[in-house]
Amino acid sequence: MNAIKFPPNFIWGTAAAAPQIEGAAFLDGKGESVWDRFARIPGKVVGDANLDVACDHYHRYPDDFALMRELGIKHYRLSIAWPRIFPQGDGELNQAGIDFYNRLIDCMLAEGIQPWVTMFHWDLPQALEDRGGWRERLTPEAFGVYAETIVKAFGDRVKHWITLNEMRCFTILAYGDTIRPPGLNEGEKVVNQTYHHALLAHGLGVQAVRQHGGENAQVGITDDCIIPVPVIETEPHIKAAEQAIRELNIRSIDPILKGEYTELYHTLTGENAANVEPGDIELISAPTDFFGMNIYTGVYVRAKEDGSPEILPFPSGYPTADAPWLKLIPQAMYWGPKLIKSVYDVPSIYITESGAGYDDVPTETGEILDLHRRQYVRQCLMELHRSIGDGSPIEGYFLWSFMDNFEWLDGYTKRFGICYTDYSTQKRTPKLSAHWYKEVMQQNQLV
Ligand code: PNW
Repeated sequence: MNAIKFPPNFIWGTAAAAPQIEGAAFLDGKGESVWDRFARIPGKVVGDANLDVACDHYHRYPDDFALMRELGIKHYRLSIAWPRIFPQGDGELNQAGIDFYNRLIDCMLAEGIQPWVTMFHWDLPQALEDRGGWRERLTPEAFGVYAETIVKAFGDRVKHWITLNEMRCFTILAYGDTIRPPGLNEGEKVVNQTYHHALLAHGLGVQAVRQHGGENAQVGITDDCIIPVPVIETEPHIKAAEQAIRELNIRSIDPILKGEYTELYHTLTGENAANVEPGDIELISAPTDFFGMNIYTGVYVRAKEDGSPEILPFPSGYPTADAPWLKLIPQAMYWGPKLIKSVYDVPSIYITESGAGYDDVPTETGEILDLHRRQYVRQCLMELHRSIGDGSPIEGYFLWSFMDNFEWLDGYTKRFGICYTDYSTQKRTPKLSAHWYKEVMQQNQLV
């Protein structure tokens, strides 16, 4: 049998985020986040679900880490809740928040699990939103202080840092579209400014790690680039995809990886370009150690007659997970890293999220036979392997998610976990995919 082996030292892990699993939304001094507020507006979240209890990971983390160890999970991407550390976003520190993450990190390490910490996974302190949120420069400035605080507090044990998760989801989808908090519909200029402030926050996060993280600390950002997949893998369509990946993601990644707001950026944004202050670009484009990619899906692209890209609409009936946005396109796992490497020449890439959401239902005997999830993740890993073979510098893969959790607008109705969460008892049950993934991690090859 021709084994599909991954490189030695390849990092295998799972991921989750504080607001989606912790609960204890108002406990021990934690401040309100924009999601705590937004979820309370009737009709915003499916079932009017909120984040108050979620998976109660705040109290159950010792059992969760013990289960991770049993499943052979040695790397775990978590996030820290900014409003637990600074309830108002800036100003007074909440020592109980620091104490909580100290206990949590110590517990992980005792179970042999390495922490990969995201500084910000969308839970902006509501108090900062009330002062303008990402529209205002005070938010990245407050983030800088928060980043410095957590790196100083946990940097003796945390060696891998991710500044921000998915800028698009708290900039354009939050200020330019009404679907995510704060749910505003601002113009292009304001949206570009929120991107710029997010980029600035990233830069300040990198600076915090460089200054206080110790010598072997690593830092990068996690982005959810829109990934164009050439519909025919031939030269003209691949060229079109290279052009498309820049155009589709220019507001978020061009400044970081090219170190400038390029002419192309200005062509696309014109008079709506963000206001930039002297020194910003240097901060934003400071070298990072890796580029994190969350890859669930993509779009198909082909070359027009003149070579430029055409994004193709999906026909009805195109296969999806139980979340309609999640079109099943395993080739995105090949082309995403490959195009980022060829366009931006990044030295190191981690897949910081990948997975699929389904309405899992236990069988009569209580098993969760998530053959759909296992199948999709396996296909994605085949493509990831093909990408590594073709020179993409991919060093690790984090499956989203360790357990079913608060899936944002979908509340608790969409399940992404490899462990099933019974929300009435808080019991976790490893699904079939968890047993399968355990073998993959252990053998460092596809099984
Ligand atoms: C990611 N899209 O979000 C987030 O980082 C996670 O917190 C989330 O639970 C997970 O994916 C599953 O949804 C995304 O519409 C949400 O393309 C939506 C999209 C992409 C990423």
